[in-house]
Amino acid sequence: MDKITYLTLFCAAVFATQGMAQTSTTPFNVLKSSKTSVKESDLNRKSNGKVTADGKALQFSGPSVRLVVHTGPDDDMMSYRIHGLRNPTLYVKPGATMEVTFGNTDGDMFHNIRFGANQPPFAAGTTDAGTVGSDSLPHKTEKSVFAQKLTIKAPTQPGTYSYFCTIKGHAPAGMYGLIVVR
Ligand SMILES: [Cu+2]
Repeated sequence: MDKITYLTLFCAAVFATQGMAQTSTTPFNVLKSSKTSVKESDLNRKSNGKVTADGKALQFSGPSVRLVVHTGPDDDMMSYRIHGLRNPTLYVKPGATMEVTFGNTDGDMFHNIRFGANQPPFAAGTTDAGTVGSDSLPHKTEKSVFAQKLTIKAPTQPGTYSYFCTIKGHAPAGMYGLIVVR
């Protein structure tokens, strides 16, 4: 084998291993992602889940989950709103396809939404490791609300997962909710 062939094969092997490592360490997987900007009113659209009797969770009974998420109102910025609920628990089916629209309606802070196997309590230094989700989006301006649309495949393994913000200190301050795959 000449040097170039060897190097090509070596690089291909390294890339292949990295690809495998990524899919095996993130329970959620991103199928599609694009950035956009939306009107604030677009983020009040409903999700296709049913609110549970206690008003704290959304139940998705089918294979398609539509989630519209934005950051909390001014007096409760370290939280998410989905379907008008604060940090609701999401009950989803194993392997469900989740169409997520996330918009940052905060007036002065960056936020993101990440999906992973992490469990509360969250440490101040919770990172993106093992998660997928949006980038950190800038705060809104007078003209637009920065948003990201993601298509995410839920874990096939039943269990408790979460969604949260990985900007330093945000998840410990309350910016998270649970996702129960069952
Ligand atoms: Cu945040």
